[in-house]
Amino acid sequence: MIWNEKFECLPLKDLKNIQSERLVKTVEYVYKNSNFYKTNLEKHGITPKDIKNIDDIKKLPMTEKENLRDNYPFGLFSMPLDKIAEIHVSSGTTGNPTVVGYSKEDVELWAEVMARTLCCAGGKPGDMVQVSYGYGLFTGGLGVHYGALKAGMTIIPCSSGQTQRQLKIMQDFKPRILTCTPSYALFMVDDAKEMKIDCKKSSWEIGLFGAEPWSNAMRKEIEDIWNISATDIYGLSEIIGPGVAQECTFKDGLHLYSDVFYPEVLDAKTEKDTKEGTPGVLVITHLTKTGMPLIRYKTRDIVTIRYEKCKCGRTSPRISKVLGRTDDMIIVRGINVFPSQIEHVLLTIEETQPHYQLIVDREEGGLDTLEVLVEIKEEFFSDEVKQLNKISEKIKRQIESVLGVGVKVHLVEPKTVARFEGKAKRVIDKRKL
Ligand code: DLL
Repeated sequence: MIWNEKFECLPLKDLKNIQSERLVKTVEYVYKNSNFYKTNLEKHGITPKDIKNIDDIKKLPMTEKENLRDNYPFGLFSMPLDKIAEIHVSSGTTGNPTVVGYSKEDVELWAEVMARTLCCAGGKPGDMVQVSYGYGLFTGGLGVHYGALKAGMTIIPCSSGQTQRQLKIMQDFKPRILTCTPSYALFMVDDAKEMKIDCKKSSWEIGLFGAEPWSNAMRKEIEDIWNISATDIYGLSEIIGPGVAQECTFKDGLHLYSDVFYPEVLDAKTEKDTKEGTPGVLVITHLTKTGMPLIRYKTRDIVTIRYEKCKCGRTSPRISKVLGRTDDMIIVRGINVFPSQIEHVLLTIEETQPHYQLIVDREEGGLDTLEVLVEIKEEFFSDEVKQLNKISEKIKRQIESVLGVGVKVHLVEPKTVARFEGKAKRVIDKRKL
C-alpha cells in the first residue's frame, strides 16, 4: 500500500515545482527566524531573493555537524523555545551532543513520513507493530511510534532490551511487523533457542531494520532465520530521525521522501553532483520543517542515488544502502561512537597515554562488541594485577558513561599500540557489514 499516493507518486515535473516553491519559502523562513542562517547567508552574499527555484540550491552554503555543536544547545532553532514541542539528542563528537528541536508541525511531519515508511515496507492499517528500537532521546522508538499511530496500526512499545519478554510478546500477541536494529534481530536468536521457539514460525512477516550499517548477506540471514521480509530503513536525528528513506517490497534502493527532504549526492572533494549511481556524500535540505530547518546538511553518509521511477509506482529518488562515512563515526549496537569521545576520556585519566585502538567485532549471536586497547604510562605499569584492574575499571566506567554502550578495556604495555605518521587508524572493524 502507498500511504500518500499524491506525494509519493508525483509526476517528476510537479515534484520539482513543489520542491522549488518549498525551498523559496524555507530560505525566506530561516533568513527571518534564524540568526545562524541570516548571518551565514549574508556572509556568503546571499539574500532570499537569490533563491527562485530548486536549482538555486547550489548557491546556498552547507550546514555541518560542527555548526550544531558550536551553537549548542538551541542555536539552530528557528523558533522560540516555548514553541518547540519535542527535543531529541544524538551523540556528537567530543564535547556537546547534537540537539534537535521539533515544532508541533514537525512532529506531525514525522508521523507522516513514518506512516509512509511503514506502508512502504509492506505494512497496512490494522497491522500490529512491535517497536523494539529504544524510546528516549534516541529517535528510533518514538519515530516508529508516531508513524504507526498515524497509519492506524496497533503499537507494542517494547523499546529495546529484555529479549525474553519481547519474544514472549511476539508469541502471544502475534505482531506482523518488527522494528529494531538488524543486529538486535540476530541477537534475539539465542534467547529464542533457549526458550525453544521455532524462529521460522515467528509471527513477524515484515521487519524495518536500520540505524546502523548492514549488508545484504545479513539481510538473507535474518530473512532465513525469522522467515520475515527484512527491509532497510534510513534516517538521522538532524533530519527527523527514522523516516528519511525506506525500501519498498522490491528492495531495490531506499525511497527518499524528496517532497520534504531534498537530497543531493555530492563528490566529497569537489562538492559537485556525482553521476547517478556513483557514490558521494548525502546532503539534505529540509523543505517544510519549522522547528530547526537545515539547509544543505552534510550527513557524512556515503550513498549512491537514482532518479528513475520504481516498479512500485513511487517517483521519489532512491538511495543505496549506506556504503560508508566520510568521518570516523562507527555504530556499535545502534549507538553512534566517535573515537574522539574515547580519546577525550583517556586524556583525563592520568595513568594512560592517548595511544589507543578500538576493535569492533560482532559475536555469533549478532551482538556488537567494542574493545578498547589502551596504553598505560611507564610509571604506572606494574606486575600487580589488582592495581591494573583498578585502572582498567576506572577507564571502563568513564568511557561507558560518555558513550552509553558497554566496552571491554584492555590495558597494554607502553609503546605497544601501533603508531601512525599520517592519519591514525584507530578503529579495526572486524564485522562483516
Ligand atoms: O539512527 C535514526 C534511525 C532510527 C534510523 C531507527 C533508522 C531506524 P542517529 O542516531 O542520529 O539516527 O544516527 C544517524 O545512523 O547518519 C547513519 O550513519 C546511520 N544509519 C541510520 N540508518 C542507517 C541504515 C538514527 N539503514 C546515523 N544503514 C546515520 C546504515 C544507518 N546506516
